[in-house]
Amino acid sequence: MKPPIRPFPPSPRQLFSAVFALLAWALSQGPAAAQAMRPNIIFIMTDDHAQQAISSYGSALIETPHIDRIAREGVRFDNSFVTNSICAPSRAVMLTGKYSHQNGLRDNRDRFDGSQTTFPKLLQQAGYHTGLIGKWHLKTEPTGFDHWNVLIDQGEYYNPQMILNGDTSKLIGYTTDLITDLAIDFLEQRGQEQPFCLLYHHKAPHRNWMPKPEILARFEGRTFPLPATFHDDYRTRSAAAPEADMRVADMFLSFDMKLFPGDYAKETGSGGTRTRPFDAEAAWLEAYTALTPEQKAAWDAHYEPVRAAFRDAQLSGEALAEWKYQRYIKDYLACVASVDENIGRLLDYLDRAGLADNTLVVYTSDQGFYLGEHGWYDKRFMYEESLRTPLMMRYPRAIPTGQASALLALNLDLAPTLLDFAGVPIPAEMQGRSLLPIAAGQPPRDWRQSIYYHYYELNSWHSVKKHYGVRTARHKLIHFYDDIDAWELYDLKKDPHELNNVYGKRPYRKIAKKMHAELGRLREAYQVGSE
Ligand code: SGN
Ligand code: CA
Repeated sequence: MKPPIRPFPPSPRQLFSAVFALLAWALSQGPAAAQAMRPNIIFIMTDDHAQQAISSYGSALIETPHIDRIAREGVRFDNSFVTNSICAPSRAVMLTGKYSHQNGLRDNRDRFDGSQTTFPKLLQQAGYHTGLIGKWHLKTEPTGFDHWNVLIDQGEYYNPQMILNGDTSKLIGYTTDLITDLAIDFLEQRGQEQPFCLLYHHKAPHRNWMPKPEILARFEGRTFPLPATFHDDYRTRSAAAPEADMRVADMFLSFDMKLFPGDYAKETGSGGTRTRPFDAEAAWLEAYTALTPEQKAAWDAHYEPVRAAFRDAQLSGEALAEWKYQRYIKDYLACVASVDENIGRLLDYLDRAGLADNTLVVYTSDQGFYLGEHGWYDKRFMYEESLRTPLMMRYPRAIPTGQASALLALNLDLAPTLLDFAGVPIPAEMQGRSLLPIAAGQPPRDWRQSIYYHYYELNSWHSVKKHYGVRTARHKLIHFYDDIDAWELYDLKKDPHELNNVYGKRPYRKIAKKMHAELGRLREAYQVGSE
């Protein structure tokens, strides 16, 4: 007998929860059928992939047809945010469903406590076959996985070292392709009797943006318009924005721009390392030297004319900053293009293997990223480009096609959401909330109206000050603290680029008061204490 699911998209009146109907049907068939109905899960995550570089989110920069397909055949969250915009902390939040101050991993220097409850562990205990492939970056060994094959720390773009259940080996090839090969191997080798949950986590498009040989030139010949805020002078803002060390203008000529000593008289950029030692030329030479002769030949063929033109142009000041932007965005987008192609490969595999219908596919990134907005690259700030992260889900059995939700979603919701789809009880200590009803087309009436954010990594890469804050659909209040004590308030409707800090301005007094109250309420509800 077929499960009683109507063809999608349903009319609004038919929007009773498909999931409940499915569950009721499965239970009526006995426990074995209920077991069989549990979806497989593929949780795809990239590193530093901004919404601005996904066509489904309206990107003017790139077409990402395969990522878009997930949204088109399911749901896209248009207001999806992280609670702490940096890699390891965001990953820890997703695994535990708890804020950084509760899971103990506040910044990239902390180690993840793998003894705590995570969604992969709970799925494993509930009978799922669990796998993790690609970037991990949590310093301690993965726990809760039957199979894990991870990059070491940030990993390499080419010929990466990978740890397979404890043993290290070096693979030859382009990491985005290799991670997909390994993910497909995992799917091919799965047993038939258990549902699976696979964390398929890319390194790309993380710095230093090294594209695959075949598509090094994909965006060559195009001149990308500068973002409207590229020349931001940070007027009206606190000292936090001007003191951050993440300007495209300050990118390294070597490590970021892939030039060699000799192409320039001296390194011009701080590259985000004003407060920490980093030898950019050595790092770039190491990455280049690790290429195979064939890979090197492709890089040389592509980059030699670029280097020659740079030597001739003798750029400085704004012209140099704009040249850096063009190089940066082209390499970044080419890395995204490989991710998109590989996701297409994975989705095709699901089709061929007959797995598309009973597999929940989630796409997200560990945070957003600046693609030149405010003159920046990197993330960390509670401003929109890095606070936002892509989030979309496809599961034909329960998620109607072609939906977009404007409700406020968080990376904190990932763990409860995946457990909910799997029918596994959500532990009370998890602070996120399941997005399943929203995905199924039945948004709860009491959904959250505001989100809480907290970033902790001072005196490290990029010199971004510690801050916490609250965002509602329209306003954002931020407190920068530790070696500074400054508040910022934005009216996102009137000022979507966050150029005009209205904190302390008379017309916004009432709003400021309300936002302070909301911030206090959230901090109490999430048991932040005095941090
Ligand atoms: C590296 C990068 C930084 C980046 C952090 C955190 N430097 O240290 O620019 O902010 O990672 O990134 S680089 O050596 O790659 O240039 S995260 O994705 O781990 O949060
Ligand atoms: Ca990241």
